Amino acid sequence: SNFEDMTTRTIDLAVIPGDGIGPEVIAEAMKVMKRALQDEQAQVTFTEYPLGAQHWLETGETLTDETLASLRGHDAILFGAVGAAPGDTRIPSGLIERELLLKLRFSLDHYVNLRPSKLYEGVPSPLAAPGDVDFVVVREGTEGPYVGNGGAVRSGTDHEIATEVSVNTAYGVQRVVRDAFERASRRPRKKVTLVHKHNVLVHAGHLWKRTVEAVAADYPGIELDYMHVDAATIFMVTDPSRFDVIVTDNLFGDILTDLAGAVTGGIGLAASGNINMDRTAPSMFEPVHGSAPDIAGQQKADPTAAILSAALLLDHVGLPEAARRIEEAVEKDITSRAEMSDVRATAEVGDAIAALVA
Ligand code: GGG
Repeated sequence: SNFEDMTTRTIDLAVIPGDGIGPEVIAEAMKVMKRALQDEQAQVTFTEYPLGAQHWLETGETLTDETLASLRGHDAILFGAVGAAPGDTRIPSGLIERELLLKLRFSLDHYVNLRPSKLYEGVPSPLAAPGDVDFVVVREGTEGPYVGNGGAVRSGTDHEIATEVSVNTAYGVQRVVRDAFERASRRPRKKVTLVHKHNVLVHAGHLWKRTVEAVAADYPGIELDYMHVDAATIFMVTDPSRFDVIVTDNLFGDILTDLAGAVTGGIGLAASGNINMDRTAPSMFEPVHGSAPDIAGQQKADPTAAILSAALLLDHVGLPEAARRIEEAVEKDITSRAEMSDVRATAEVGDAIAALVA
């Protein structure tokens, strides 16, 4: 009816399933999302974009200006995984990662790379002291050594010189640091830990340290901590309950979040958001894992990371209740896994989580 049309909100999503296991896990994320929105005054539409290594092989295109412009028109992007199969020499190394994934993150100004880590009950973990592991890493997403500022001279000779310059701007650092404090202020622990290496990387390190101290002055209720990145890798394994919100640069964040994923149940559970908090372009949500071509098409992949990424997406587009219900369903499903002897297919995990979305 017209009345329903007026009150039902439609979330218009772009979906990039990608390569390998991407399409399998994204199908489950879409299933769970639709189920979660049934009880909300919201519905979701999906527009699929066939991008990735396979698409490049078929068309020679990574991400055209037209496709990028079209993606900008959506409320958010749900992304699976992209990558060439190992040994596929037809695809230049790093092409898809740089020309598709990094291009999306940079073009859409995804300056907050959000990676939550939680050790759910029943998940086996190699942690020295599991404690209460529930932290988020706010990784800067548009700067650092990932911007491609560098080059090589005397290439291929014994005297080759290669540089990869880490770019850190006052503007870029302050906006991600502010986001970390905002997130900490909404969490019970209310603690921000800056992770860097300012004893050695003095130029960038001091910009980060000064920025964090300046922003902290606006958030008197938040505890501030600092850790060198090497120490942070130790504490992530020996005492991760120290962490609440970690803010760090692009490279340190990339490495630390893989470690965090490994100690909290593996890459099959690790979700992420590439977020433009100014909302000048759509944000993009994706499992941390890659395309795993060795198990593609076999229904062996765990869709949980993709499903948790969908929950982050719903939270970002203003449906926190639906997001919370998905997270709770995932938590219940994960807890029940300890009692399971059989290995479930990708779609069975998606069905189980969809059924648990109360
Ligand atoms: N969802 C993250 C993603 O797709 N990352 C790209 C990547 O890691 N590609 C390499 C691969 O698929 O193995």
